[in-house]
Amino acid sequence: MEALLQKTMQGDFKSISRCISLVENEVGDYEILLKSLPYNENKPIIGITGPPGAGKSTIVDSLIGSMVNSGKQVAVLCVDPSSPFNMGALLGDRIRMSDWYSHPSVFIRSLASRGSLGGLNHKIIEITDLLRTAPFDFIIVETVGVGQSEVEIAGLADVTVVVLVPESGDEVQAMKAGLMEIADIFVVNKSDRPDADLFVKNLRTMMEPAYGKMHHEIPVLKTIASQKSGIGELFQAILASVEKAHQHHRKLWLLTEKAYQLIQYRKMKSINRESLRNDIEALRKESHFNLYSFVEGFSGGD
Ligand SMILES: Nc1nc2c(ncn2[C@@H]2O[C@H](COP(=O)(O)OP(=O)(O)OP(=O)(O)O)[C@@H](O)[C@H]2O)c(=O)[nH]1
Ligand SMILES: [Mg+2]
Repeated sequence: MEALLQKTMQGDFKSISRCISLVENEVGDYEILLKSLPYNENKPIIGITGPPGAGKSTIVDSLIGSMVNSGKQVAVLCVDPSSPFNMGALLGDRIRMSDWYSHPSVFIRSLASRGSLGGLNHKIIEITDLLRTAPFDFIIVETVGVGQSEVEIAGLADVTVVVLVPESGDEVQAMKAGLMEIADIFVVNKSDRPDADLFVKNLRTMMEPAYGKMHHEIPVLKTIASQKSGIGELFQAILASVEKAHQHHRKLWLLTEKAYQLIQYRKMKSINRESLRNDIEALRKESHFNLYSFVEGFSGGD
């Protein structure tokens, strides 16, 4: 285990993959592995989220280009809500990021989010912490923003990029405040489409009233990812945002969020519906059943 961690820290992709698999499947001494990770909070995690098909993977693909061209090493995690646990990489992501799959400076891995609490794979906290020990300069996490997972990514990433398209008006209306809370940067992708400028204008107008309270503005950037247009500006905005995220209170908030999620997972791990059902079934037969006494007396979890 120690040798494996050593090689992971040196950036050996095979060892990194093995570590991730151990953690993902809760195999062997994975908890010992996690507990021996060196504390390292200065490796930025960049969350890329947004509605399905907004162009997140295309953006990530170009962004990797900007990073690699400036001599950086990058790790990318794609969280796919639909693929079964452990199926490995998504075919779509594989095709779109195919240029990078064999590049020595780029590590790409897909994870399924099925089975997690709320959407985003809880393991992603552990896996990004593993990746932080390897010599990557940036860790990018792509998640499909469907409700809850957008909020969860904000608790994981140092910088959260919310990708929208000119047709995202309804989505923006629906979660206005929520979006502003999590986004460090807005990207309006597919700006080659009509009404992109109008959408950008509306987005800015909508956020204006909140700026006074927030003491800063959220950048809104236009991209055409399929033509690699606007990606350089996005990279610069991410770098600026990373700088800001190094402020102490953000780090403390992130650590608290992560601790909360991991504790929640641990507490719930030993509780499953099947055994609850069996317990309730038995109790219901025996005596006067009270749901609240049952819940209070329930000693599962720890
Ligand atoms: N017109 C146009 N199409 C784009 C642009 N960026 C991406 N696309 C296309 O949009 C489609 C979806 O792109 P993806 O990058 O897979 O989007 P995604 O957000 O990662 O999708 P999911 O991961 O499935 O949610 C692809 O066919 C892209 O080629 C753009 O700027 N303009
Ligand atoms: Mg994608």
